[in-house]
Amino acid sequence: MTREVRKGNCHYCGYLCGFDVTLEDGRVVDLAPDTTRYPYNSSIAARCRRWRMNASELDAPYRLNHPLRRVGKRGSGEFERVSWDDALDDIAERLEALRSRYGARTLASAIGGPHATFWPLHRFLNQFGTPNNLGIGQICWDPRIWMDAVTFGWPTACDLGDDTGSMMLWATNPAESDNSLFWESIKALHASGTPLVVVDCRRTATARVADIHLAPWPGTDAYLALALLHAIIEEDLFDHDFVARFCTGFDGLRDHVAPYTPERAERETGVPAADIRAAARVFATNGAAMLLSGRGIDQLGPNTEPTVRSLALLRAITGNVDRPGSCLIHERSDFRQEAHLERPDLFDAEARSHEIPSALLQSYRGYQLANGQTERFGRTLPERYLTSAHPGLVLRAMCSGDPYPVRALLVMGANPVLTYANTKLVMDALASLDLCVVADYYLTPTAQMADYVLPVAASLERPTCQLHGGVANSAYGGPAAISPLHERKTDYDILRGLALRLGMEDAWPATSLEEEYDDLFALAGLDFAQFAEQGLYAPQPTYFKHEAIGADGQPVGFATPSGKVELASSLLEQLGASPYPQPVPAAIAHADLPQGRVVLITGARSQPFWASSYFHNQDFRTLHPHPLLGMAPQTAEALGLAAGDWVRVRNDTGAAVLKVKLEDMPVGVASAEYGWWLPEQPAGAPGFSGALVSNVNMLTDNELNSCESVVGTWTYNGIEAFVEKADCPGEFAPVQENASTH
Ligand SMILES: Nc1nc2c(c(=O)[nH]1)N[C@H]1C(S)=C(S)[C@@H](COP(=O)(O)OP(=O)(O)OC[C@H]3O[C@@H](n4cnc5c(=O)[nH]c(N)nc54)[C@H](O)[C@@H]3O)O[C@H]1N2
Ligand SMILES: Nc1nc2c(c(=O)[nH]1)N[C@H]1C(S)=C(S)[C@@H](COP(=O)(O)OP(=O)(O)OC[C@H]3O[C@@H](n4cnc5c(=O)[nH]c(N)nc54)[C@H](O)[C@@H]3O)O[C@H]1N2
Ligand code: SF4
Ligand SMILES: [Mo]
Repeated sequence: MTREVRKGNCHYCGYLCGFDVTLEDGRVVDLAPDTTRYPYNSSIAARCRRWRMNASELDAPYRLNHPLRRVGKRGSGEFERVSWDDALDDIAERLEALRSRYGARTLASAIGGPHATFWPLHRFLNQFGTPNNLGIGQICWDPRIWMDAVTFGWPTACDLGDDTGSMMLWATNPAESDNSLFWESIKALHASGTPLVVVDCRRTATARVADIHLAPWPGTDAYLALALLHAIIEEDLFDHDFVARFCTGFDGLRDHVAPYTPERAERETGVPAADIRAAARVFATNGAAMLLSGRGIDQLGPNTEPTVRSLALLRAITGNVDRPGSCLIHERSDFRQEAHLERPDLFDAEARSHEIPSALLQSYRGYQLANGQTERFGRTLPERYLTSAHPGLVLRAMCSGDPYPVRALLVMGANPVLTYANTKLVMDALASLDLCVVADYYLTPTAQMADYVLPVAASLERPTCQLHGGVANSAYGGPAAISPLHERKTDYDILRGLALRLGMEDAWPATSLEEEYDDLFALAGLDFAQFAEQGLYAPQPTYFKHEAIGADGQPVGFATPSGKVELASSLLEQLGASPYPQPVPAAIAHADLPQGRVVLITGARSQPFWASSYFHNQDFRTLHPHPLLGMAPQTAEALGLAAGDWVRVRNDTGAAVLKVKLEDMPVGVASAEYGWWLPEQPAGAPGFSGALVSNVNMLTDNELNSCESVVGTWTYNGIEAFVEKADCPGEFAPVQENASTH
């Protein structure tokens, strides 16, 4: 028997923790957190419920091991095992036939959250020639990247450390969504006296730690952010020197925020004006201030852009830009940028002309305008994420053929039936396709609608390298501990296999992901094995880079058209949008909720699940057996409900059945979990493993008219819904009823 210990990495959340993996005769027999590699921290290992899944999921009975081809009707859930050659030959042949009939734009892709390596897919799409990559960018990440880019010329990252004088967390709950170092650091800094302000509709575990918790009515955050700007300017707490030297548009901003008083914000948001002023003082008078925002405001439809942009302005007027302990503007990366790995040079003007227009900035034109500036600093914005197509339009094009036929879909690292808006639309679109290919670890409800389901190599079975879309000069990851088990392949190998069959080999000279990574790090003087040994490439950043003196004897400033931080955005103005943030009144104000109606926020993160993932894990299901709908006790009382009651939540789009949990949040708001499906239930029609029972995206929509016009953001938070008592769904009957409302 041979016994050896190898390095490998976890993929069950974004931290990609390192492991020492013990193998006997090549089989994994044990694993332990690697204490030598980033991001090891004893508290992570102690608190994380998922890390043992690296061993238990490797050969779990529900993992996909072989390519599958549909045999029954689409959506019947019946598949047969086929060889990789049969699967990839047939997919390539059908793609080629569809391309010659309808053009390359007939192929769409769908991706999800930050768990997979998406640049190989983007390279494939660029080369194939289609603009129709769908994702979740418009409601996760893109609003922040875009608003930072138009304001500062580049995305910012929070810089937490000894220099941090105050912290503000806005619509993010790292106590549940971030199992790791960031939240530990927040708590440690807070314990040592650094004040913390939390803005969240709910009194979350994060909010409970805060010194000041502001709880706005959903969707009204822009009024709150503008009131903070108002208070800071009115009380003369802004950074005069930074504003004078490095910002444009301050006088206009002062006029713009004049009517947005804390008193007006109190009327719109329900947050007391005195609390808003107190939060403004904490933020503006304690030295470097770190401000991080999250998903809560990335998913507010028309109010996302004005809110996220107002937060960029808050950083700007207080001089919290590239200052230690506040936020960092990354340098260009020393290694090859993700945008280059995607090979945008292969995506020609003709192919680009097939973009289905959806938003002003999230478009090729918006990208070109913004990236033209950043290129002056040698940095390239991630193109495919920032130009991703609008799911509301492309899914409808699949159903209707308008504006042109979209007949094929490649799903990679996503489960749109659970996570995209408007589940019925997603199901109709999937049902209408000529070719649907899903690459996943499991036979998800989305995979149940596919023609081919391709088994993907996961944790420990593949090398890992997180590049953050190329916006940071840092990377982390590690090597594969073992080769893929059974017949699983990496996403990279699947795409390369298809590319070779489609005569596209010229863009795929490397033969493996490791080789690509060798090439990636060559610029930084490393190969992948050297990188993997450390698990982290993160040179010490430099700060105040805008102050460096350029060839013309002036400070180099920022990568915006004016070279300054643009309080009035010339890019937004050029695109026909407002240069200053313009809030939109919340669709449903807190004053006018009739009996039975609530304002729904969705998807608040909780451990141990992640989006639609890990519902196979029986320990997790025992811990958290039912999909929950949180609401304040007064709301429950007004609706005639008690904790533990099953309810149907419905609106004109659809309905979901959830179980009432009492939580601290404004009266009239309800918070629905998302992602729920029941893998133990039968696959295929009609139930799709329980994916249509408690799926809150049955109630959401992304119809373009209801979306915000700059980034194209749709609404997951602040949706009208009615709540009525319901029976426990049959799907949940076998699960023991126990103390389940945690
Ligand atoms: N109502 C509502 N909807 C939401 C949200 C919300 O808050 N409310 N949140 C939105 C947000 S922010 C996000 S990011 C999305 C998340 O949406 P998704 O990313 O669609 O959700 P996941 O459950 O993470 O699904 C990922 C799927 O990819 C598979 N997978 C994981 N890693 C890989 C890989 O490396 N390769 C391949 N091929 N497959 C892999 C997993 O097994 C899983 O089935 O949901 C969005 N939808
Ligand atoms: N356990 C777990 N962790 C995850 C994920 C997961 O599914 N499960 N998903 C990952 C992904 S894809 C993402 S994008 C990140 C997201 O990470 P976060 O951004 O931290 O997401 P949440 O923890 O849901 O925190 C968002 C908060 O916004 C609040 N909120 C909702 N609407 C509003 C509003 O209108 N105004 C204000 N002020 N607050 C509002 C909610 O109450 C919630 O507490 O988490 C990642 N981590
Ligand atoms: S789930 Fe996240 S925190 Fe836990 S071990 Fe894996 S990467 Fe680390
Ligand atoms: Mo996300």
